[in-house]
Amino acid sequence: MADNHNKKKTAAAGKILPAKNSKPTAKLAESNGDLRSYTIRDYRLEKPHFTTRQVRVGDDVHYEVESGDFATPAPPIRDSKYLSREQCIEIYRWMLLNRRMETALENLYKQGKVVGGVYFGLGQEGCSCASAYALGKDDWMGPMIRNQGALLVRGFRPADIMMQYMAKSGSPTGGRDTTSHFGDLKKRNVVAPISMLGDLIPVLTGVALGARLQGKNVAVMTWIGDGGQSTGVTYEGLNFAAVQNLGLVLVVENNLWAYSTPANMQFRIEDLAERAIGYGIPGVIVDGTDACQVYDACYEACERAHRGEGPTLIEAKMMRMKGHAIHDAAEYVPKPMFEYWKRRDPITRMEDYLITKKKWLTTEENEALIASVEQQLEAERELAVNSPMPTPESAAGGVYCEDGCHDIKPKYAMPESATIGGRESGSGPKRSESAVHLK
Ligand SMILES: Cc1ncc(C[n+]2csc(CCOP(=O)(O)OP(=O)(O)O)c2C)c(N)n1
Ligand SMILES: [Mg+2]
Repeated sequence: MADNHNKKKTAAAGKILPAKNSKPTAKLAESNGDLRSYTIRDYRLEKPHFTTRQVRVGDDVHYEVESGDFATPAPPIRDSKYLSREQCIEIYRWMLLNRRMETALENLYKQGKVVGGVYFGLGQEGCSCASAYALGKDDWMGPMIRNQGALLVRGFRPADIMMQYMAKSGSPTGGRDTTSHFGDLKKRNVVAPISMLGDLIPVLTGVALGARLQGKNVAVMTWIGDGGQSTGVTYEGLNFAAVQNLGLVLVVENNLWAYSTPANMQFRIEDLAERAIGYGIPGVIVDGTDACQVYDACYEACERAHRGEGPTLIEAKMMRMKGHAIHDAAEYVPKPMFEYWKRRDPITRMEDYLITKKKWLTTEENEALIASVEQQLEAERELAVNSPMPTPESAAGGVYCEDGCHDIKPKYAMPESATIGGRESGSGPKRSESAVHLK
């Protein structure tokens, strides 16, 4: 069926289309003027390729995977163009805190203390922490369920996240919602996750537009999965950011699975970063298990956003090392994939980089750092577990609109002029037809 589909497309468009599993047309740099070439920056030091096939035997459906070589050792971490020794160690500490906090959450769940499920970013800590680390103070982010590391980097305490999962009164939502459904519009510039995949993209783009109307170009970062990027709203939000030159930094976390759907049953192209070509914006590929690569790509995208030059699409390739959430044992994932990516553990690789390659940490300093993370987590876990549940009387608080609860104050300045597409379009109310249409 897939082959027929391909044939039909080739005939209809009358253009050269890539054969199955070949590199997309966009990569063919030809002198022939009929063919175009585009540039996609690829930071990776290795380019793994997996093909996952669905196999049906009677009623049983399972997946088999093919790859060049599952035994290939992990490449080294790529030196960052921007990060200092201290910053690399700081990111490494955030990654450790992210991982160990999720282990603590798993234990709290098993003790029956969590209300609802638990989501994990195992194997994705490098991406989550290093990307958020690239944001400036005035920038914004809208995390998804696997970005608990980004929440830590942005200033939430592990205790906040643990209390949220346990629906405690001291949690960011005061026990009104659980998991990662919280943000902080006042201090930390964090928009709460939206469950409908892709919807954060136009919302964050709107934040950038709002800041621009107040005279400031900010970077607004959000993340979307290999599954979620297929939604229509992803296209709409990113396209709007592109035509308006708004500073969206979209990190596509390609972790090879969307629930139990393998990536190559979700899209046909090899690299999702190539979707950037269709929006007319830069597309970048990074190894999502290499925090230095992730940081460099995100830092450059944020700088571009601050200059008012528009969005960047960054594809971070990695692997979801657990099931979708705690209820999912991920039995459908072929074991060799786990073994391959286990050797690409972002924390082990960073640890090795800091101790062996750069000699920026001694073994003793590393042990002390791990001990300090454990100590911090234990104190925060105690605090979270012993904090009270909300009182029954407080249940209706914040549910109904109270006086002033919808007042939105400009964050950067009073909007003086409408700026369209990164260009000043004069001050005062807009009367031209195009300005009316914008409203
Ligand atoms: C529009 C929409 N469709 C379906 C869902 C249900 N859903 C929640 S998570 C998920 C899988 C997401 O996979 P992916 O985007 O690859 O992210 P990952 O979980 O791998 O990080 C689905 C289908 C949803 N929340 N929103
Ligand atoms: Mg996924």
